Amino acid sequence: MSNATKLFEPYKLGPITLTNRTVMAPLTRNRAVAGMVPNPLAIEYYGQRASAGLLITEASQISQQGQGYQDTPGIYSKEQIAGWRKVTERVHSRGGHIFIQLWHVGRISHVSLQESNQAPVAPSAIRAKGKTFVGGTFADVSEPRALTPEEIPGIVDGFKRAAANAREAGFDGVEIHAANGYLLDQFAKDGANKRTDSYGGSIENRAKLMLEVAKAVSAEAGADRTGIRISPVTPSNDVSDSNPQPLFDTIVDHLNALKLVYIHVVEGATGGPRDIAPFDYGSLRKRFKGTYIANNGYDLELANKVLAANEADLIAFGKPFIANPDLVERLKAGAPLNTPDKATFYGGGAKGYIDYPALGETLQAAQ
Ligand code: 8OZ
Repeated sequence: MSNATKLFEPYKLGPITLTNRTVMAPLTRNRAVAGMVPNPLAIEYYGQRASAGLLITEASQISQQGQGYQDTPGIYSKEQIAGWRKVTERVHSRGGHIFIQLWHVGRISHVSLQESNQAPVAPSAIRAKGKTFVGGTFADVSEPRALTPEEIPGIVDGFKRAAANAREAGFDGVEIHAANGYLLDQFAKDGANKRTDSYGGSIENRAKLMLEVAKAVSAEAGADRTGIRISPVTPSNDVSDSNPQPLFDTIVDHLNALKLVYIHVVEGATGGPRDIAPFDYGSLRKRFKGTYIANNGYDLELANKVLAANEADLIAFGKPFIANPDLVERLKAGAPLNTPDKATFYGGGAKGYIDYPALGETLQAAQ
């Protein structure tokens, strides 16, 4: 098989067969409607992109407490499940496969999004230096409070219920969001976790919540339908760790023992430089016997190189999938790509969402 075609070969991911080795990365779009129900336009948005080997939805909060930005969809209410079901039906009718990303933002939130304007929750009461988008504007994230040990089983249970809801909504599987400085990453990394109980201190203690969630979700969804996204060195959302290599080597050993179907690894700074900090991703690849999805800044050339070297099984593309509903066909044809429009990434309606043209079409707006 030539290097150039491996990306377009089928791939068996647990019980499902992907038509190719491209993955649409989870992409926050802030277009949910009342009740944090997926926008009806999401049916067309994900449907247009069904030729990806695997679609991963935008991060979707498992509870109101888990929301950190305006208009992100949830997967905790009947109405949200019904909204997502229409999305999965459309994707399946076009021969695609779709996982939902399960999200709890932890301290990256704002009191205005929380029930009764309560403080967001975190491993420790340390406010992140960062902004969120609420009420149509950027605002500093709020001062969080530390979760009590008694509250932690409720967090694990929230992820588990979300996984049950995902099955009811017709998803092929779930991806646990353990990346980018949100709750599970906050617990894992010592820049955000200063706890003195069994969820803080040692690597094993800091990894515990992520692994409890992985175990509970895989018991609900099936380990062969449960993936997880990690970002060992990203500085996103003011998160940091003093020694990420042994932390993530340990985490991945445990994930391997749980037989999760994939690890989805953001290599470098999410959406930014791949070489922000030294890290041996090959070590994670070696430790994990399941599927390795590589992400961050991939183009066709790098994807082919990494697949040919067997350094990854699948390649996740983010921004290119925003602007190119037919990204797979374009890569296959060596065709030029549409340029994503940053102004319409977060919030809004159809513009910049479902109006990017496929090859051979022209932008409605340009006519
Ligand atoms: C961009 C804007 C808001 C949230 C992530 C869920 O970084 C996100 C996100 C990205 O994982």
